[in-house]
Amino acid sequence: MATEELISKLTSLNEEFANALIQLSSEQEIREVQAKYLGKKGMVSALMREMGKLPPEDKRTVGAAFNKVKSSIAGAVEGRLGELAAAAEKADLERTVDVSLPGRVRASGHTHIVTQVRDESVAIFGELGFEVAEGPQIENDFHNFEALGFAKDHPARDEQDTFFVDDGKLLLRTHTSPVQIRTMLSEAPPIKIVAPGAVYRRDDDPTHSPMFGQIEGLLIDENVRFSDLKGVLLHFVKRYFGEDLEIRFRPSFFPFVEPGAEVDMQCSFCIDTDSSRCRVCKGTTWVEIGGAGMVDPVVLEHVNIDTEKYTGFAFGMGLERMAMLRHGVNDIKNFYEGDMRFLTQF
Ligand code: FA5
Repeated sequence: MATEELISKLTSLNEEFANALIQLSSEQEIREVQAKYLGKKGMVSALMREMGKLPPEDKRTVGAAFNKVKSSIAGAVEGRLGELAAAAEKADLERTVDVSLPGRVRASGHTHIVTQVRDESVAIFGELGFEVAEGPQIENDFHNFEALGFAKDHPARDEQDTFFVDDGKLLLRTHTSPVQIRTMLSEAPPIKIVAPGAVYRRDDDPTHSPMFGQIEGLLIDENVRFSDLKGVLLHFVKRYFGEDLEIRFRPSFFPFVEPGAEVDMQCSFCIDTDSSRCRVCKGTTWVEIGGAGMVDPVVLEHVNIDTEKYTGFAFGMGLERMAMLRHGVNDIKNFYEGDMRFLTQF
């Protein structure tokens, strides 16, 4: 056989093999056909034997052509086997999984509504430059009462009805105001902080819970006035509850501020409607959100701040109270009963 004829036969064999391969759909068939072409008694091997008869100068070219065909056949076999394996896997999956079914949606968790109130409040005060300060929930008498001006027999200590621990040596903080003391003892003015966190009291009714959250604010600097306090709280209420709401201050007593006030905001629920039957403000059109005032110079003296140079204001608001007002919740227990039908609304 002449060299050209041999190469041409070889090329045809390769094409023939490729055509045959497409028709095959099992590994066994493929291996059989592969042996028919490449095996010792196969068609390619038979052609190879012809090579011995060729002129020596052609042997190198023809040898290279054989190698090319052999590796082309081997590659095509591997490719086809891969295709068949993928198709089998897909068919297998389709047998066991109905891919036309809609996917299962996993319920995604989210932060608790009171945490949301805390984070949003912190962000709003953050815009005004207040930084977050923290203190322990288990406090001592000094930080929770004494340094804040509650005398040993002060009636306010009873009012707050404290949970004591460790035989009365420690207590669960009854408000976030001890963080004021801790901050003023560790930092020099100017001070501008908010302190959110859990506090505890022996309270239990639809608007009072034994554990609840407060956010405290404290600003100490030169020339701080009551109007600054009013401006900050008004800004907060408008940002958090709504632009059209006003606040008012009612004179009140807290041992650590002078003057002191209770802060009310206009009831966001009945502002545009008949207030007389409003379940949130009980027809009064105002709701209390916290206490506030100018830091009493006696407190500043307890923490060695120069009262000639510095003045300051402080405020403390209830986080659940804020959530109740914003969302029209009328029983504080809803926040802590863990009923997902309630909690997932927020
Ligand atoms: C205080 O706790 C003062 N420390 C606030 C303060 C800070 C005044 C700085 C002046 C300067 P009061 O006891 O009023 O104040 O509580 C503040 C707010 O906490 C209340 O307006 C109310 O929103 C909330 N609150 C009080 N008791 C409870 C309770 N048991 N459950 C839920 N919220 C409560």
